[in-house]
Amino acid sequence: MFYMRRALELAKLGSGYTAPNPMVGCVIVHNGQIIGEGWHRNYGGPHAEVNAIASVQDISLLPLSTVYVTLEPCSHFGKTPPCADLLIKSGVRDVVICNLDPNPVVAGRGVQKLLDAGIKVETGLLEHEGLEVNKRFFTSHRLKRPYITLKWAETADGFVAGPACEQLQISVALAKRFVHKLRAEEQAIMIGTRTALHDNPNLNTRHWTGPDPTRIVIDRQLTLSKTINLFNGSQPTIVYNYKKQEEQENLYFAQLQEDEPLLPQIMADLYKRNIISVLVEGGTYLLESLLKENLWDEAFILKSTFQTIGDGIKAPTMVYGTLTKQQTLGSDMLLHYQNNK
Ligand code: AOF
Ligand code: ZN
Repeated sequence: MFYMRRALELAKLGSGYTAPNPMVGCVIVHNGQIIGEGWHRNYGGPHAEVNAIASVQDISLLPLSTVYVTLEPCSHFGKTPPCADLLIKSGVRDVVICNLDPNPVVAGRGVQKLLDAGIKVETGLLEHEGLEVNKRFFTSHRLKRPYITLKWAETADGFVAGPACEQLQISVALAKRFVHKLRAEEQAIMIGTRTALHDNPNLNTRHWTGPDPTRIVIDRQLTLSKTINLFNGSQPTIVYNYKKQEEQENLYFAQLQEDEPLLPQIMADLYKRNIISVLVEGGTYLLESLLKENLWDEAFILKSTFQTIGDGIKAPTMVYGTLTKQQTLGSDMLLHYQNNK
């Protein structure tokens, strides 16, 4: 258990950099001692097993070693050759796996290859923890849509903006850092037209160290000006609309069908674009629609403990959610909900 726990810790070091691939960690143990460690560091780079084997100094120990890996070793030629073949060639005796790989190009074939080569294979060690680490990867394979996280900030009396959509300075500096950390962990951030217009956000991670996600905005009639912050810089941006399908460098216009439900179309398109997770930051209408249509997985709400405005745009109403965590963040409360449907 200890070694798999360590492998999961290693896997998480890839957070934010591996998507749409999963985070994977690998530990090689000989005679009760760790002789090699590695993790999948970034999308397109070597898999965890390759890095772990490369870190072993005395490879003559491998035939008497056990490999702990958090995901079933792959069996396909992708950006790298199959990890199952590498493990077989290295001569290891035992392989312990946390989760099976739902990717149809692997899905059990990795384990089968190892078994066929006479390696002893154990699966399901710390399975639950592994499913949590790669919740984005597993959810996108299972539901054919990205893992959806909602986030909003509200006043103590439940408003997200003033009566004329004025943005409120609800969140303290600490909360800002927290939001940018959330952004760095997701592959994309989505907002609606009115939020793009009224808040003019950059949707980057300047208050946290991490990659900048793909920006997504819904602009059905293409009314947003090209000069807003959302179209700045080099972050890829997807504009969902009813007017045109077009690609310009890092800017993608994706056309939707007017006579079909909007949000399921967007989620299906994101899945096709290999986006496995999205953070939705507003506005209220978009958040509320996702809540009502049960198109979400978890939600973070920053609630001021003292600010009240008495009138304005009401915060979304939580549906199908179970409060799973509650903590203070400066003068805000951070509420965490999980979808219970
Ligand atoms: C592993 N070890 O560390 C990872 C695996 O495009 P590729 O070649 O990088 O392949 C990506 C797929 O490989 C990914 O969707 C998942 O099924 C598996 N990821 N497998 O054995 C790893 N990251
Ligand atoms: Zn692999």
